[in-house]
Amino acid sequence: MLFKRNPDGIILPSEITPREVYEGRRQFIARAAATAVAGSGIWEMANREAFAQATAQRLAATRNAALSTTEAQTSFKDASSYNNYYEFGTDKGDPVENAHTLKTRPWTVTIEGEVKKPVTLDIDRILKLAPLEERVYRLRCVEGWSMVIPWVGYSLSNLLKQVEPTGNAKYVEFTTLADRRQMPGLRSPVLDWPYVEGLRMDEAMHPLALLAVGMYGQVLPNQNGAPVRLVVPWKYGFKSAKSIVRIRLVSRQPRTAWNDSAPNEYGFYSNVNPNVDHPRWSQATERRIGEDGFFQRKRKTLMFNGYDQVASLYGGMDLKKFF
Ligand SMILES: Nc1nc2c(c(=O)[nH]1)N[C@H]1C(S)=C(S)[C@@H](COP(=O)(O)O)O[C@H]1N2
Ligand SMILES: [Mo]
Repeated sequence: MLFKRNPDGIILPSEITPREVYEGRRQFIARAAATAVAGSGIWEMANREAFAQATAQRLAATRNAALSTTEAQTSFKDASSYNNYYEFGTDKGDPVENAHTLKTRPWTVTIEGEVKKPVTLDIDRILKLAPLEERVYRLRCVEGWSMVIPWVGYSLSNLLKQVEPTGNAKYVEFTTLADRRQMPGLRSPVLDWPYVEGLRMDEAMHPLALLAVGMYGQVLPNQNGAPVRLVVPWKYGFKSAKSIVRIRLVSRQPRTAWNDSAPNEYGFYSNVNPNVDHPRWSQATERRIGEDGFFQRKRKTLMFNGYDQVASLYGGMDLKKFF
């Protein structure tokens, strides 16, 4: 049983090298054996994550150096065990513990609305739609922490161009899975489910806006938003919707889950901005996950999370008003 594949992890056989092969069989067996002797509680949780990593399927991707930061990467362990994914609970450790119930195959994404060619795409089609790139992005959570993650995916624009947006397409709405049978967090009314996010059309078409299917060279762990999610690195992390099932191009600014829950705290734009504080805390600095400790230095948060190339999207806009 130990060597059984993650049943959700079947990607394109040609593009996959089992970790067992590239890591060396002996190390793989040692890792799996360590998992086997694991007990319960916190050990079980940590080892479920380790086992998931050991059995995850590789995704071949070419590094996009121009769009990647060379900063030290957050460890896979931190990136996959300190998560916000409220459908699986509100504590940072809940998603890694609970998201194994998420069924990521079969999976389709429907793209509709102000488009000439609405379509429902299977996840296998999505994986092949454009060459997979590795992009190392900073992700800044609105709560004041950040990570550096090597994502695998391609620009969202590749997907949107497929459906031929009409002239009325001004915004894009992203709806994510909300299934009570798979997602224990839906029992809590902490948000008005489903989790919905949105971007302006020009933001969605910006090359930096990433449709991610993997991270650290392998398919996305469930808790990171498998099988397909958004990563919008110049905006606070909550804009990067996980486990997307529907994309709708619309003429009006869509409602979003976080804006609905607290409009004075979470604006539609939510660009990372050290000069606009959250009503309950400063956004001037951030804590880089993995650097925690007594002598941890606080990092200065950068405008647009350091992604200055998006500044032209907001020319003439008062970013204090449109926060
Ligand atoms: N569907 C859904 N997507 C979501 C969230 C969520 O609760 N549900 N949390 C968001 C928040 S607040 C952050 S910071 C990022 C975290 O992504 P990560 O866990 O991959 O680092 O996911 C975002 N996407
Ligand atoms: Mo977040």
